[in-house]
Amino acid sequence: MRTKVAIIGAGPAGLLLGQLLHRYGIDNVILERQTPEYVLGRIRAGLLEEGTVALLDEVGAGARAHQEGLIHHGLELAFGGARHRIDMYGATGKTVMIYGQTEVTLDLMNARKAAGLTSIYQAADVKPLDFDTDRPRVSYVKDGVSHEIECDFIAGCDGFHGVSRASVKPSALKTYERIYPFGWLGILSDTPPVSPELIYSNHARGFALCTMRSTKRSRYYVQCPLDDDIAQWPDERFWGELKRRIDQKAADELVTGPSIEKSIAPLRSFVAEPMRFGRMFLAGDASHIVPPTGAKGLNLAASDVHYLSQAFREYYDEKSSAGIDGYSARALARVWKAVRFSWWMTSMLHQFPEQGEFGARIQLAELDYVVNSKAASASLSENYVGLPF
Ligand code: FAS
Ligand code: PHB
Repeated sequence: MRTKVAIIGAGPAGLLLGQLLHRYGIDNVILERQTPEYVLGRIRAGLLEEGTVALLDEVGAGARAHQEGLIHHGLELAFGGARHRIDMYGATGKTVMIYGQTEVTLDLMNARKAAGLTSIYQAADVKPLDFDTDRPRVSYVKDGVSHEIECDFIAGCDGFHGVSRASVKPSALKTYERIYPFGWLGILSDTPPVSPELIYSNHARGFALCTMRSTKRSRYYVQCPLDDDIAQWPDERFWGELKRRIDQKAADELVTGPSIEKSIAPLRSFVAEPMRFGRMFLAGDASHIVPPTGAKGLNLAASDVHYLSQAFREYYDEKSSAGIDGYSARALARVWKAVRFSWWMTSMLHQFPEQGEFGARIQLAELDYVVNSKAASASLSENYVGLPF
């Protein structure tokens, strides 16, 4: 088989790239090691920046998001027993949309199927090969039979544990990492959200986040020790702990119910540079990871593939390599600003074992400054709604 761009990974990055390339008339194939059901079963991000929604619209996959997504103009920071609203729309003229990554992935899968594009699921042993030559290829095994795809370019959209970045010789990569000494225990429940907007709570017992998927389905997170196991968190314990970490009004109004999903995710900041290796380009979690505190992971995957699809369009339409030569620097400029913001939000809101009383007071001073300074609140807002692509 031959194609112009071989995409490894059918998560949001790979699927959105595939649809953008299709829109520009650039033939592409997606190789995914899991089944579609497995990919859709992963409960992850829940918040889209306007730029991400615009890309879904550009590829004709945004209709359901506009019908079902919840538009938010602000968020609340809770500390010292009180909640403080950040008017993001007032500061930036922009909003964010609550619309789960699962739904984004489904919409993109359906768009790809409707376009009759080739997606190979349960592709085993996928290998990007000869990407440091002008004849790259990708090998894989399907139902026990070995196959090879010849291509012009490879897009590594295979997430943090994928094969693309792992195929680059270590001497060609520079990585930056910070691993946080805690995780997020998240649950989904078919209960009405405790508040119409998100509540990020700094509490001596640990961070908590009240978010949602719809007006009938809530998502909550509490900071937990890295070595905790789900078995230690029966629903009753989760709800009790969440109530202790949010303000009294929210605790009194919280509607609890059986969890329909429960998982613990580790938190890390990670960036691998560069994002291009000859004819292979990395995008999304394959290249960078942010703690979910800033709701940036999925949205960074979107801006990466926006830049990458533009670069490929320039290459094929204008016979120019300027875009592909500039992709890594252009994408990393936005990635690092989101890494900084996600690190800052995580540092301000979580309990760190080594922070001590001084560190706790610095956090409260930072929160007090943010909610009482127009400039500081505007800075949080413009980062949260998404810096320009
Ligand atoms: P993904 O990891 O989504 O997709 C990569 C795909 O590549 C997967 O389908 C995988 O099966 C496939 N793949 C891997 N190796 C392969 C191989 N060798 N061959 C073929 N295919 C291969 N972000 C937020 O903004 N907010 C959140 O609350 C949030 N919560 C998260 C919770 C968890 C547990 C995790 C892991 C991430 C979370 N994220 C969150 C970040 C997440 O949303 C990512 O940013 C987003 O999935 C990035 O999309 P992709 O880059 O497509 O990577
Ligand atoms: C979510 O809805 O899952 C979500 C929202 C905002 C975040 C993290 C997770 O910062």
